[in-house]
Amino acid sequence: LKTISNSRRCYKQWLWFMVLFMSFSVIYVDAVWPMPQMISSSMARYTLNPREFIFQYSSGSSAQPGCSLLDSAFERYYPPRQHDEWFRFPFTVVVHVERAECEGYPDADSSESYKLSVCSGQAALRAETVWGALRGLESFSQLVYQDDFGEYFVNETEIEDFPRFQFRGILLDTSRHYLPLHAILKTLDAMSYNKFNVFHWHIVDDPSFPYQSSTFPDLSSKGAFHPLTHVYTQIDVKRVIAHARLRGIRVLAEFDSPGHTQSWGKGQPGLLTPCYKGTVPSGTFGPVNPANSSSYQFMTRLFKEVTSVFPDSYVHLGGDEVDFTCWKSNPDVRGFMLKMGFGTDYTKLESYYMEKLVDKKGPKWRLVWFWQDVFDYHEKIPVDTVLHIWKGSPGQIQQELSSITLAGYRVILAAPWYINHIDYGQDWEKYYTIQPLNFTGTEQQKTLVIGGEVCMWGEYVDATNLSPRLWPRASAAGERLWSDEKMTSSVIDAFPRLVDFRCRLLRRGIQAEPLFVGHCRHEYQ
Ligand code: CP6
Repeated sequence: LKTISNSRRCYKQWLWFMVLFMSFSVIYVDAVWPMPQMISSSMARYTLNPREFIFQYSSGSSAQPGCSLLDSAFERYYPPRQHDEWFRFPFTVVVHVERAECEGYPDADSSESYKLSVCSGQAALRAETVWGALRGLESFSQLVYQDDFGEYFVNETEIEDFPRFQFRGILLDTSRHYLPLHAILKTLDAMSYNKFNVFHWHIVDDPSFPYQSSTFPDLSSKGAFHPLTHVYTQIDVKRVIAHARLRGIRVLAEFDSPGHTQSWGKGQPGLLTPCYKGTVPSGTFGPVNPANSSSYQFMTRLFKEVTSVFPDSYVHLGGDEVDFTCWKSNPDVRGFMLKMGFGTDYTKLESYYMEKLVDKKGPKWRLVWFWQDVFDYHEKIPVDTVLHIWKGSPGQIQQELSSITLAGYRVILAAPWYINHIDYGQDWEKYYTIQPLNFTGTEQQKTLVIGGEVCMWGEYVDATNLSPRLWPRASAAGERLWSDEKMTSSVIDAFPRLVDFRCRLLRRGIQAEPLFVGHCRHEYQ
């Protein structure tokens, strides 16, 4: 025992020397990704002993122990305790929240700002809301680093932070390939590390209908790839929503129609338009049949369920890429066009369908999102609608931003961040250098660009390649959407920070692909 304590003391002295030496040789300033709006740190650094580390609510905080949301965040952010500690360095993170909404859901107007001040033995985290506190805890966790002896440190740091854009989303497509629940939950974890706050769940589409509806169980029993193993049950959906909530992430459900609905037809006969070859039905089906009132009755019932299952105040109604060929071939649809006085303009028919869908608002109907196609067809869409820009060359995107915001609608920019497309080389730079507000328009128009979204369409993506294709490339968009544009204008400055952040993602169990030649200090893979 004596030998051990002696060797400990020697080790201790030697270590002190190393600590002193290293504190002058290593500067960890740019540790946080995405870059906070204001950060300054000094070379003064404090040791964190995981056994002596605690999170605490400040006495004046409106959130107190029992606030399940922050209590569980504290659990996640405790440093790992497996290390054998030699010293005792107490460290406390004191959290102060102005307005506790511990049981609520994050929404479009939730504040995510926070202030973090790290000094000797203590860090003070202040936020208006629990959502801001979550963002601050994430930043704090990224300030903590380990030296070669496994010791944890944090430097004296001041941060004042808030997001540049209120909506920072990731779209996952669970129809082209079924994504098992663990892949979705893991993505939500990684999203919170990157401060993304919306999970856009493109849950159903042409190839499969994995959402298990309680009102229309046949939709998934007939329309999913497999009725039992490739479905999201009501319990699965609740787990996703709960997991997201605990990380300050909204779940925006999309049930895309009238196009992209082939799989719906299997469990709901009569919903889709029968296509004709000459005067006889060809046996194939097109978009939802807009000429049948039963289509609207079905949609009303489905969305009644959807808006009660998903707590967010928005649902996404899709409305993209409607192919008119089948509608044109069908005599009933043509008759309906005549009756309605639409002539041969099928965009009028699509408008009619979309308006009926929005019109059918039951008591629980809330705000809606569409893909940009719906605006392009000049429909009478409510002004509180949000439009998603998904297509066009850079010039066309700027044009679309100008015209949609001029008409007074809010927009989300998705087009530049089609992350399912891959290039050889460092394509993260392309995602990093997007300037969402670079279009002709007034200041007022620019405020209508409420954010952006990284889309991971699923034709070539399933659970085997989802994570490395998303991370760290989506992180580039994450910083663009959170951070100040001027502070993050250089890809040269961003590169080493993103390399470090990618190693952090690996340490946290996220299979993030490498940016270029190199290695991580801790090769956990
Ligand atoms: N699925 C749905 C898709 C796409 C859209 N909607 C899509 C189209 C073109 C590209 C990427 C995705 N796969 N339902 C358009 C919003 Cl390049």
